[in-house]
Amino acid sequence: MPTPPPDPDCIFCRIVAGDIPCHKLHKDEHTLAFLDINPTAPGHTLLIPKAHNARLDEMPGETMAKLGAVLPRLAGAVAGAVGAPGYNILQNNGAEAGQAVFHVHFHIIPRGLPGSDFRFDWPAG
Ligand code: D5M
Repeated sequence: MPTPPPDPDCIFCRIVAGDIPCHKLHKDEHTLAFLDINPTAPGHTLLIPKAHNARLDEMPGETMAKLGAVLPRLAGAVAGAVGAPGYNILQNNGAEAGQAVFHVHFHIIPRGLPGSDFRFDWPAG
């Protein structure tokens, strides 16, 4: 399957291109991870594929494999870096599900930090 072209209107494609700065935590040929600009907890991180796909069900499985190769270690490293005993992995698809940026991304949200601001509960909604 051909790699989808970047979307010039997509903020995450512009971060991948280096047009918009980010606080980068991880980069490889296919994926990028950076701190969320509007964190729910200290260390709140986003892991994205470099290729543009608006939502998970439109993304090739091969891209998911690249993300999956990174996510476990990255999640552990993020939680460890902020001293969080737990974390959530969150992935929204569709405005109805809370998706605001239409480029696939996985939230890594450290949990259990004393005094940190939990602005969502689980289950969501
Ligand atoms: O989450 C989209 C997330 O993307 C939301 O938590 C803010 C974050 N965001 C938006 N713009 C930026 C930039 N420029 N840098 C870092 N993080 C950003 P969703 O699941 O779509 O609701």
